[in-house]
Amino acid sequence: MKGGLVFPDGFLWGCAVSAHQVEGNNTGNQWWQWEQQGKIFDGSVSGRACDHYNRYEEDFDIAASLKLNVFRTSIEWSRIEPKQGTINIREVEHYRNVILALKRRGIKPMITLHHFTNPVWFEEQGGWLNPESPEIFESFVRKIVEHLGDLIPFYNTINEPMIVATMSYLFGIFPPGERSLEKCLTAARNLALAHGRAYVAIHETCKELGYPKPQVALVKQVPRFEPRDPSSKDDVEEAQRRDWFFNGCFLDAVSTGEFQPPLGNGEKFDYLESSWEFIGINYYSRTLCTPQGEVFPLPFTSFPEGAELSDYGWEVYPDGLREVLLSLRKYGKPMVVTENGIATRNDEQRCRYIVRHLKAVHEAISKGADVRGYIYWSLIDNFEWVLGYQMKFGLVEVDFETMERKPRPSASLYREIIEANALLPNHLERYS
Ligand code: GCO
Repeated sequence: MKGGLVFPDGFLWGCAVSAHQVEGNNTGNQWWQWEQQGKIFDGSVSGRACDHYNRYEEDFDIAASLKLNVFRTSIEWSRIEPKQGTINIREVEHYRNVILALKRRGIKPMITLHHFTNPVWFEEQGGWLNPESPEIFESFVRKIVEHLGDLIPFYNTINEPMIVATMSYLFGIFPPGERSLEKCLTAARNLALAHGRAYVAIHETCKELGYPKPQVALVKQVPRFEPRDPSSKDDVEEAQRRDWFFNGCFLDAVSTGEFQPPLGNGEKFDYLESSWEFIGINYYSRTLCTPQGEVFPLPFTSFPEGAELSDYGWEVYPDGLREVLLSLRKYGKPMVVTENGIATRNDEQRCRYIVRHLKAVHEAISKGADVRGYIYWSLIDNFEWVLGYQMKFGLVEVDFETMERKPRPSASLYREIIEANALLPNHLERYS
């Protein structure tokens, strides 16, 4: 097609949500408790969220109208296992119906097994600081695969383990709100081991029960770290230091099975080695780095003067997605962009964001990155963790009083791109 950018045949086009952010009334996890303590910046609580628990058929009709061929969502651990070792069969059936509702519409389910939330009983045992946490998570994963593994082609074991470890234990913004580098690293190690055990459990259980062989990924948020001054040795080293801490040491561990400093001192876990069929990459923005003394500042907090920002205050930086995808080729695995999106009340800005980031994906593919899909965060406006309901990520607007869904113009743009499996010349002219 003249002037357009065509994506590979069979490219996955999707949207993502997570249980706690959209379902409503997830009262059995540590986030629900955290919210009751007034920790959410806009004073809100997840409450009914988008009532997706009851409205998922309506949401999947919208997903089908956008021609999505994959939908990423999570199973809420605290619903399935309200008490340790007790499985709530009614909730298992609920998620079976959710997954079947996607498949009936020709949409492949990509199921995340852990998306930030822990059952209260797990948190009370120390959460991800508990040395037993990997085995406890593995036991939950085995139950899910036993009951639902016949239906799931794509698994994401854990969503953004380094965000969980840093936000919960280093920056203290997520529950339990601790601020300790040592605890952050302990949690990161246990999350890596939990991922590895989940990977083995999924494949073992599917094989035992004769289920189709699924594809399993870790989902890693990969902030792009760049030197504020590329000619400054200190800035270049600071960017490398942060990239290794946030990204490299964890991804290398999943590739080699070994914990290198600061995660560990060369300890090897065979079940962790190459524990992925593909890599899920969540990309939002970059951070410009210069030594600042403290251990690590929050990602996305420094950008060039005058940069275009989202409502979240994150720089819009599509080139970073291309560079991240190219830098992860070294792991030799297919990649899926499992989250990319913008919090904005200006839907024209969302359209520009989508086209510019898809252009960056296409550039990465043209340079040899094996990217198999793009999943937009998010289908619908939802509960944005500590930011509450102020951040509008949805292709579809939600009126949180009436729960009415209203697709934005960006939803039509995304459908056009999916139907063409390409960025069309008019998209590029108008938005890139
Ligand atoms: C994350 C989570 C999502 C967020 C989204 C916007 O990456 O933090 O996966 O739950 O809502 O990324 O911040």
